[in-house]
Amino acid sequence: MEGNIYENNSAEEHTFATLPSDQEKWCDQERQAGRQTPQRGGQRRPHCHLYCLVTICVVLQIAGLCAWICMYSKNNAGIQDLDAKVSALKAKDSQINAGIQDLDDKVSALNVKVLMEISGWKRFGRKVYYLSKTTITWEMARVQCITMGATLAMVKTEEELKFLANAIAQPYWVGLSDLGTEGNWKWLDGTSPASGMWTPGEPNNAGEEDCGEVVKKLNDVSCGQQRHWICEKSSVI
Ligand code: MMA
Ligand code: CA
Repeated sequence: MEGNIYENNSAEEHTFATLPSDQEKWCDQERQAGRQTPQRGGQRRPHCHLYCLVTICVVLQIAGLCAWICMYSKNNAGIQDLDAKVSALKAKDSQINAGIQDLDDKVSALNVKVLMEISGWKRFGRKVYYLSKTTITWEMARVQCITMGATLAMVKTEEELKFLANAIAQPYWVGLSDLGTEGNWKWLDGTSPASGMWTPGEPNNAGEEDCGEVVKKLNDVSCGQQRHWICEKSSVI
């Protein structure tokens, strides 16, 4: 049995091994004879198969190329569309961020305003004013304002005077005196008060009055009197 198996195997191997060499021989014979390859027993000649194979390959390659070009242009259009969408989203993002920044600024400004009002500061124009709850002498009030990072108020305009007069119900010290030269009234920054700001008949230096207070308008009063006081500083909001 074993011998037969080997014989069969050798026979099969021989068949497969000899087929290509038979074909080659046939092809060589045809080439040597210089003949066109005729049909034999209805079978296609080998180079006809090759021709068909090459044609199919070329057709497949062209089809593949067409499909690739199609997909490429489709994808390219898609990418351009996405690029446009990304740009639009980026623009929207900057717009939103600018809006957020604006809101943040407004919240900060409101916080400062609320804190200022809670701690007793009132804003008017470019200044904020602190209206005291207690009474002290003019000199103590001047120093107290400096301690608070401010200065005893210097009322420069009629509007400012009206604003302060409306905010108070009793006399408050302001940064005005003639302590330097009797009768020469100056704000703490060295400027002179406008004449229309004095209460009619003031300053009258009634019994030695060298320090300024505001009621509805300005008045001179004795510096040792106990008064509320108004500090001012530049507004940051
Ligand atoms: C009066 C008046 C002023 C003076 C004060 C002092 C109420 O106003 O005479 O000129 O400065 O009194 O308190
Ligand atoms: Ca007076």
